[in-house]
Amino acid sequence: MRVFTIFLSAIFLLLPYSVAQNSSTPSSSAATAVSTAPASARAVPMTDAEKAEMASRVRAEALHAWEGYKKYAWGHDEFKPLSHTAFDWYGHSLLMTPVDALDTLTLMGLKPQADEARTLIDTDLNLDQDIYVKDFEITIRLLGSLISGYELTGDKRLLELADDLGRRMLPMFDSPTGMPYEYVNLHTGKVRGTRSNPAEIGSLLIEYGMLAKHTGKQEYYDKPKRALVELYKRRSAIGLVGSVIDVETGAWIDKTSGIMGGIDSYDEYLLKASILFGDQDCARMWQESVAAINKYLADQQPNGLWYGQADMNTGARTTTDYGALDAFFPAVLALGGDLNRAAALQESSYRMWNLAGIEPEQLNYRTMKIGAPGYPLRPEIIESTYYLYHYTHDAKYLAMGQTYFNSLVKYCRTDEGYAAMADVRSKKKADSMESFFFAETLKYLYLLYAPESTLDFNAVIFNTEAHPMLRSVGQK
Ligand code: DMJ
Repeated sequence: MRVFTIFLSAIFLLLPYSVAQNSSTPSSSAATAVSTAPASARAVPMTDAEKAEMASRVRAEALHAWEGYKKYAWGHDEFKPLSHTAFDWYGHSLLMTPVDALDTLTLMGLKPQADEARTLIDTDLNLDQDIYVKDFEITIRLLGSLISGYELTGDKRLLELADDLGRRMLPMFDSPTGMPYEYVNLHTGKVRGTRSNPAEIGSLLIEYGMLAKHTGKQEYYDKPKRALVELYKRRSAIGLVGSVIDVETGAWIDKTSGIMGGIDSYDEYLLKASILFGDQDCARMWQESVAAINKYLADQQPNGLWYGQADMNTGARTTTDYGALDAFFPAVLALGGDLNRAAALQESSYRMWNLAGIEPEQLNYRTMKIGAPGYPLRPEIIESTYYLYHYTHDAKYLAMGQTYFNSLVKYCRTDEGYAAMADVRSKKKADSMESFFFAETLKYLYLLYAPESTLDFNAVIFNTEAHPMLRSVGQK
């Protein structure tokens, strides 16, 4: 009875979503680049027809990439777009790409593709495998997508799979501190990896918390919440966390603080969990954390606002690096109500993108020298653009989106998919198309131009892999 009630509520709650009006399959023929984007601040407003045209172009590119996956990697985790081969992260497929792509295909109105992905997941996703998987990646990509897929489609099999996955993953929290080990074996429940980081420890509550709400199993909420609190308790006297911590002893191994990869989504989840679940502990932890971040990590330079690295105990600046992953932060600042800093930082991210025509993994913002030149098709800069456009309706963000789209088509598109870049300076490609290209990069780009009714921004919270979670369920 309870399951039935939950199912009915889920169907009712689907109302905030409306799948893209035009559900016909767009042409997958070679994309033409849209007109050259103006500088960010000088954008001309786009008409609804122009926005619809952009949304349709993005959808066509999603279909192009999906067809490549289908042709060469069906049933595997990922498609390698240069060698036209398949890749499985752990030697056995966990269907990373179809699972991660499911809600994007659904929101884009690519119904045949969404249906074939869902059928594959329903019938072939086998979680009973003797493999050690990374908690963080499996949680944000698989668990997050199974839950959002259930909320979008009402397919109960997706919730059953999410519950099965959650149960297999729970032993990860059985450390002396309650902070999760880095890896857990899906078959035996054995754990591995005592060195972890704030992002991997602190970015689990949204997914397991939602699983708790959908299943009524409270431990799914309590264990990741305890992990988050235990991590927060180990912040320094000035309110910063470091980059690497031992989950058994609770001792910091690397005391470098920042908003970069390895820390990023810890801060993001403090804010998002406070909104999604109305969790006041998370709200307090977020307020204190963001104050410390703005005090010690923000760095106003002659060329704009950036966020760099500092020692977690003294607050002394250590390095001045910013990169593709850091570009998530304007979205978080905007969601937290700080539109001024969000907009200023977004201008810096856009400057970074334009330095080589596509963003690098890492840039020294003081010298403007590229430190790590790869681009693995990351979404964060587009995610922030989408949030800022939602809050401001400033057409410059639509123009920024056109720049990203043009660069992606020009430099990353291949005959049968999209490829990462090994080096944004030489534009040499790499043989990889990560599942987050579907889950995040294409989804945020599409939502930037699609009618707002496609997904009611205010009815959801996106997990860090862009899987939307219904706020109405989170607050039950
Ligand atoms: C995604 O898997 C998630 O966004 C995560 O938080 C970090 N980065 C990748 C995409 O860049």
